[in-house]
Amino acid sequence: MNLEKYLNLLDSELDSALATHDGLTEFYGMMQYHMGWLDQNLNPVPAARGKRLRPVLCLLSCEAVGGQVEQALPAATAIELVHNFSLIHDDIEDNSATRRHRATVWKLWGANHGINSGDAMLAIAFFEQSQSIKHNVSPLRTTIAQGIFAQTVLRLAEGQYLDMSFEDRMDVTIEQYLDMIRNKTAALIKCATHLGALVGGAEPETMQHYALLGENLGLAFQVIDDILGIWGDQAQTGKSTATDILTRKKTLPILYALQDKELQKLYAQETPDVAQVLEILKRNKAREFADQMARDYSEKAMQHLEAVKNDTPAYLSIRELALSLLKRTF
Ligand code: GRG
Repeated sequence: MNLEKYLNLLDSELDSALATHDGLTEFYGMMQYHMGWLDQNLNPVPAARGKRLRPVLCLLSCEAVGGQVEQALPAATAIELVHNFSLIHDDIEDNSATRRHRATVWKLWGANHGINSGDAMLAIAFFEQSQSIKHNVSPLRTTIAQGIFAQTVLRLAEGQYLDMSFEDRMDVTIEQYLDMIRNKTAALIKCATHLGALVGGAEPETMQHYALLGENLGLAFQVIDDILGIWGDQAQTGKSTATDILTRKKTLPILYALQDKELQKLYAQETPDVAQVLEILKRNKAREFADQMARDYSEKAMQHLEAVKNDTPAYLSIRELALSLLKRTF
């Protein structure tokens, strides 16, 4: 699968969306730094970009329903900008010093500049999204897309609220956790495939399959991330092994095993003993539970993809991309 064409289109659109305005070199520089284009002295560096999973899915979904890739470029760019805005803010809220193996924006320029540059990126995202109309997308579809996009950003904020509110609770249910990741992670991936199909001219039933493909892919993606956060190796995750345990994150395997009184006791401590936590997870078959859940969501995603089967190269690339994401574990 060669995604170069899509990545190049996205790079050039993101580049113009975040272009420096006169007299504001440092302000736009912070955003460009976060995107991986500049170093901390604001000198150009070989791009250290993210995976671009969401915008690539958006472009491919548009083409797979018979649209032109350019029609989805504003939506795809807007989605990647929202994703990056949320990472800038998330790093502040989580007090994280590194992202994509580099210092975070707030760590270099302080939280106030981090908040402000994140906010600017969000505003630019909304502007970008409104530009669909210039790319041969009808006013009706552009307006519907705008509504879906705004609702998605709201879902993200809700998911982040839920995630943070879980930190001080020991009684979070699996259902509440799934609602949280549906908002925090799956909503934006759902938005990507949904908007791609919408601006590409899909009929409602097809569009719904694309939306649900993205949502289930997003749910599987987050559950797999939770598994890797405990059992993944450093080379694969970029985080040191068992970080999620040391920081007492309430991820799916942990929540599942928190019915065990011993784990509750360990998680009441500032820094739980990793070996003991791993032993309790093993005893409760927490890995098997999370693996099964990831498998269930993956299967659902693939069923929705199967329902809109066609022989376009874009469709086949979505299939390949989805499978490669889901293969990160089991
Ligand atoms: C929306 C108003 C408003 C506030 C923001 C901060 C926040 C609320 C939400 C944070 C949401 C968040 C950080 C979700 C995690 C999503 C996730 C799985 C990120 C990692 O995605 P990758 O692996 O990242 O695609 P790359 O680095 O490849 O781009």
